[in-house]
Amino acid sequence: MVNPTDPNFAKDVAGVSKLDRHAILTDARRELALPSRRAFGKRVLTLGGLLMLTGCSLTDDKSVNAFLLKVSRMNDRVQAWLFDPKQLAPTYTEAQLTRPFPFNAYYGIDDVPDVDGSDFKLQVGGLVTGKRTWTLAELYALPHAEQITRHICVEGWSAIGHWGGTPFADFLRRVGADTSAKYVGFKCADDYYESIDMPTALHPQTLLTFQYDGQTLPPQYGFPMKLRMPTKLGYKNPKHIMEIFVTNTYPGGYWPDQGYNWFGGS
Ligand SMILES: Nc1nc2c(c(=O)[nH]1)N[C@H]1C(S)=C(S)[C@@H](COP(=O)(O)O)O[C@H]1N2
Ligand SMILES: [Mo]
Repeated sequence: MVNPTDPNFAKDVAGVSKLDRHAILTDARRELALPSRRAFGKRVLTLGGLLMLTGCSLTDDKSVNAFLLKVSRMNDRVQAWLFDPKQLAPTYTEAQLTRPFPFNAYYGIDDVPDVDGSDFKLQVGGLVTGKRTWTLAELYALPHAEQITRHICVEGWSAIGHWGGTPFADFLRRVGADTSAKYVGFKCADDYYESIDMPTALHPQTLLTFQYDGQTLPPQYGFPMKLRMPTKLGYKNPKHIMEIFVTNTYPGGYWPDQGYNWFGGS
């Protein structure tokens, strides 16, 4: 625990003045930018306060990065704590759909993975009693639900889309998932991977989707399946899922491992 009366704390704050206080605080603020309906961020945003909370010293670039990572992990914990598993994201009507719905990935549309549905098998493993593979025909036969919700991308756009698929909580129970485990992880047909907290995995609007706007999910939107979570930012919603696993070991994610906040609530 850092104590502001401790001589080391004075040293930390002095160390910061050699670095760019303003830039560090801007980055820390970005890390703490919690979903707007939550006021938490406004209270604790002094650099000294954040240093106290994280117990960090800022003396060089490496320590600044470690500090920002701690702020981001703190943000994950606050978001997980604030997450209400029963609170529903807004839904919209057919007339409000964004047409055409945008495509986005870490590559251009010409490089969308070409997954062959005929011999496709979804792998389900980790902390589940029913480790096995699933064909698309088996997945399509699961209970069906639809949603029209807003997808929000951190790159500064949002769009209303219409997805169809199976409630993910039911699927997890069907495969005998240990729902007291911390994470559900996903591996995709491209180099993408993601993981989510169990309460979000069990949220009633979290769907394993196989359809977009009443049609088989087209390649650009994630054929053969996309996990759709209207409570999370776009990058948390993996497309082209090939493998799903339940684990207590933090699996990270493609963007979170490059500095995006892991919880990624919207
Ligand atoms: N496999 C995979 N899933 C992914 C991505 C990706 O590059 N690969 N990009 C993410 C991001 S940042 C966004 S905004 C959405 C875009 O989904 P869309 O193409 O259906 O709009 O997919 C997410 N899931
Ligand atoms: Mo995104």
